[in-house]
Amino acid sequence: MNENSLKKTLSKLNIGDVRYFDSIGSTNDEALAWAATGARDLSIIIADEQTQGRGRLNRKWFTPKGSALAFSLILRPSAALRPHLSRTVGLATLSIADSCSKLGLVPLIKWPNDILLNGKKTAGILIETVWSGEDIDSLVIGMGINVYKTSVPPTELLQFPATSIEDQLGKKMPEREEILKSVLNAFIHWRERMATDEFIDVWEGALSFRGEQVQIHAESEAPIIGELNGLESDGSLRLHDIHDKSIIVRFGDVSLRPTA
Ligand code: BT5
Repeated sequence: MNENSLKKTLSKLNIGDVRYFDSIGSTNDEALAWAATGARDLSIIIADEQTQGRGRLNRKWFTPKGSALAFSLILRPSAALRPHLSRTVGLATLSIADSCSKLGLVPLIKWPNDILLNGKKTAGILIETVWSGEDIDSLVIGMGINVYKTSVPPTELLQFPATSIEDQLGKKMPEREEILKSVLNAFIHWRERMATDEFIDVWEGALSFRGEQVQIHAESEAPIIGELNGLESDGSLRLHDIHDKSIIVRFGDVSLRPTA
């Protein structure tokens, strides 16, 4: 991946400005600063390597040089999309899932923010907000995708098994830029449909563990256990407990695990 070919590839897409770094702390940090100083809608920061890549709750996200896709998109929501911003994590996960499907893979979304291939984490999303007083000015959508085998961190550093597109594809790999282009195309496609019922239906259809017993862990609370049933219209997760009562899990720093 290099700046010229990347910019050439992305110039065919209807996005904002592009900033590329060989190495960066975190693309989300750079994007938050850029968004706060007026970056255009759908501007993107992309780096070949991150030295301070972040997950949620300041967990680490590993992006070794030459191995992965790590980028942050800046979203300036239109008035029409503002009531649906809680669906943004669905927009991001669906876009990555779509591009994996186009490669012939079978991705599933581990709600809220992971993409699994063969039950293992291949990509994660970190969404952060730039506020303007009480209003949302913009959202920064960070996406980390394990493309080549070398992007997968050692098992002892992980709480959940991880894999890469190359591990799962097992044949000649497309260039990282091609995968990025495909994710951005899917993002543009789904953003236009974000307010529709179709969006929720497709997102729900891509969820991992549907119909299975799962546990949801949130900070300092007892785990919630139930059968994963589907999504509410705002993208919250719906479980059924053993008394067949619905439990709605809102977004937040929750993690989902199968109970088995
Ligand atoms: C995430 O957090 O999964 C969000 C990851 C977002 C990364 C992107 S890269 C571009 C942008 N810039 C950033 O600085 N961040 C975003 P979470 O659900 O909290 O998962 C974090 C956990 O995933 C860590 O505690 C590790 O166990 C595991 N992990 C770290 N690196 C990984 C990797 N490359 N592949 C799979 N798992 C990983």
